[in-house]
Amino acid sequence: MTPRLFTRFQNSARQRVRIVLHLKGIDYAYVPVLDAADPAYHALNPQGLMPALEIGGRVVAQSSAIVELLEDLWPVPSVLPADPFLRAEVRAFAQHITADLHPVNNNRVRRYLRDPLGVGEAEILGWYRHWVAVTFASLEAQLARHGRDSTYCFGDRPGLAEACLVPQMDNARRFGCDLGAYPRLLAVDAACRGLDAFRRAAPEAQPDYPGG
Ligand SMILES: N[C@@H](CCC(=O)N[C@@H](CS)C(=O)NCC(=O)O)C(=O)O
Repeated sequence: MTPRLFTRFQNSARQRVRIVLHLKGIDYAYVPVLDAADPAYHALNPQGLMPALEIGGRVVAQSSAIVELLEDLWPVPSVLPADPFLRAEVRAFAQHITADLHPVNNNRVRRYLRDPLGVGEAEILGWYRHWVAVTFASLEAQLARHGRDSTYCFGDRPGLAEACLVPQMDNARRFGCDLGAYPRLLAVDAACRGLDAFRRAAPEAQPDYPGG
């Protein structure tokens, strides 16, 4: 059964699921959702956020839950290491981004800061960059503490950690964040960008990318 991914070209939660699909070599149908407020989409996913994945008529929302489902249904190749402590470390790295950073910086939060709270554009940008800096400093330290000089975050194969990191690096660049203090994150990001799975998951490779 071919999974159907309800998505749009940009935004990190969607991109991280596409990366995992490509890392696992899973064939999927790309269903662009032009308007997340569309009642037809809400009927599928009442939260109205993307992505959502449908397999055999069953719909799952939330990128982390989708990744877990893909891992259960297509365990090989895994996007997690075999060692339980290392798996936990990878999940902790990913959750810095998915559970702590993304929820405070995403579009709907910035929109609410703007209206009704009346926060100005410069302050909102400062807010965004602040939470990126706090998170990236901690992720950089986590990689330094891990200590091994591996190509990717926790070893010689990319997986969940990189699927969360690379889209976040894209966002940070779009928002003009200074990334100079994070050499390890930059090196992992550069290594991933050379890989087919990451290239195929990138916003500019999607069928709904403007001018694509
Ligand atoms: N925690 C959710 C966050 C999903 C989310 O915030 N999606 C945003 C884009 S990254 C969205 O669909 N916003 C509505 C829109 O763009 O119209 C997940 O990981 O899936």
